Amino acid sequence: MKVLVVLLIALAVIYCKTPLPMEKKVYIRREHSLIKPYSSMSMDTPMWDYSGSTIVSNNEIRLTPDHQSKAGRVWNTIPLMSRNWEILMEFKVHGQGRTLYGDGFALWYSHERQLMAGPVFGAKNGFNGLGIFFDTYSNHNGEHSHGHPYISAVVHNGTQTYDHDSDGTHNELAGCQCSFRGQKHDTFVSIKYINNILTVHTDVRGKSKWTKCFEVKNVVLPVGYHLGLSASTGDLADNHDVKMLKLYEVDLVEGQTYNVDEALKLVPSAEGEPDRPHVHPKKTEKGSSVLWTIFYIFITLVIVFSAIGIGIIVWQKKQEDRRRKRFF
Ligand SMILES: *[C@@H]1O[C@H](CO)[C@@H](O)[C@H](O)[C@H]1NC(C)=O
Ligand SMILES: [Ca+2]
Repeated sequence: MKVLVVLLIALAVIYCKTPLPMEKKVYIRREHSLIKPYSSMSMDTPMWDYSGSTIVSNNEIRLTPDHQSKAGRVWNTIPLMSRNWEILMEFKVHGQGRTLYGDGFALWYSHERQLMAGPVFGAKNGFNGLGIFFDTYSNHNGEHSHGHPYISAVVHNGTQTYDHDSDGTHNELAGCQCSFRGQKHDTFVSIKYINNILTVHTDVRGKSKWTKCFEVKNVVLPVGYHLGLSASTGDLADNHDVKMLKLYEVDLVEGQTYNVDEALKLVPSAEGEPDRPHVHPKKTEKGSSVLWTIFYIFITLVIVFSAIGIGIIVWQKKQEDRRRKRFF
């Protein structure tokens, strides 16, 4: 019996100590996040600067209203020093237009805080860093055209210019079509930058399920850049609302090193295989974490039932022994 108890305790310890394979150590960084309520935050803390048409209300940051020729921006004042990170953002792009709307918004990790108006979703061209573009309007009918709305990633080192007239398809690193606009339910995006791998997932169908948009390897980004958001409207318009942005610092992965001085000097580049063709079949990511959870529940049940079974056998043996003792 004692052996069994020791075995069970040992199993319990192993079970508790074994992290889920999908699990990473993450820490929220509030100084890089946008969390409700906003009006008090914007007054109390100087962590985000606003410009252009941006209006901050209790529940959202409206980068542009549903009016023509607007552009708004929000930029984090504190440089991001995390080597690995994940952004979880809730947003809403909506408006009066049923078939005509635009132009979209962008999430930035850039060297400069681009608070001046510019042509790339309301921000400057020739930027240094990463741009994730949520494009709702197609102004291009060429051979590279793709469906809209469309999410894409661009990494620039300050020398290239983004060609918005061709929807940036010549610059893009990777992209996917995604119907994030005009949804009744909440729409989310997750952007991970871990060990130089950039991964974008979306959850826009109201089913609390992540769908992989794209993954690009060998994306080099320095630390010390600034997070930002921008949006613009043109002849066509939409409300571009950000409801929440949470930045999580993620632990270094095995074998990854982080030297601050070196990481500060890196030049943004993405030499990795561009994830082409431009239009990707939508792939639903297998819920591997769900599988692991089921696996763990199964193992737990096996252990519990074995323990009960063994307990019953031991108890019966004891009863039998006792009866025998009485008998003799
Ligand atoms: C910036 O990018 C351009 C185009 O990809 C490249 O030719 C250039 O060498 C890069 N500059 C630096 C400093 O890496
Ligand atoms: Ca466009």
